Amino acid sequence: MLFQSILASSSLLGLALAATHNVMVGMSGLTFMPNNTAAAAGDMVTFHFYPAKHSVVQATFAAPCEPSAGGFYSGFVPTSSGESMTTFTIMVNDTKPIWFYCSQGTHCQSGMVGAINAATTGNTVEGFAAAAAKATNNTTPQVADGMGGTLSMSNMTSTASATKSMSMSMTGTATGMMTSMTGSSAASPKNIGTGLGYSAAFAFLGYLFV
Ligand SMILES: [Cu+2]
Repeated sequence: MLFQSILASSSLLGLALAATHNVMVGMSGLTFMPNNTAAAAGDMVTFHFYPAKHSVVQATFAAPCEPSAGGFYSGFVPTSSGESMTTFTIMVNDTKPIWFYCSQGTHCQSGMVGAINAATTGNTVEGFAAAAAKATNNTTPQVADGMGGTLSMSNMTSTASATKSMSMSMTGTATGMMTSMTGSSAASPKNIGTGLGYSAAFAFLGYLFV
């Protein structure tokens, strides 16, 4: 219980400092909007789903409509009109490009692909879309819905899903914090000290609230 409280407090800190970017899935035809998002390590990206039924699957640049090993997957999120209350959020662990697509029908080949931190030259999101258009298959991964991220149902209370999403986001945050600390250590030793100080302070708060 004590350990969980410390983790929960630390993860609140992570969320408070990180920016959240929104990506609209199928809001305007078979697209992700924006189709490329600039995000910092530790930032969150939340996908919002529109009709009729789409998914977000992580891919590699080399294989646009195929799931990447260990990549994230939202599951299919159906909605008959307007935005679904279900969102899917992933944490960005570093600034390497992240590629994704929709695995519904031939949406991937039709241009329903996107990226986080894609370059503006070389491996661009346009290049990714061009490669996707030529893909023979569009593959839905055989993994659990919400893999590699957090599915949330806004305005809904569900003990089961709340517990599930808490454990998932703690795992994600822990990895992200490790990554961002490693990143800061090279650039600025001062930041790492501050970061550790905050973590320690919040861990202590976690202790107080047990
Ligand atoms: Cu789609």
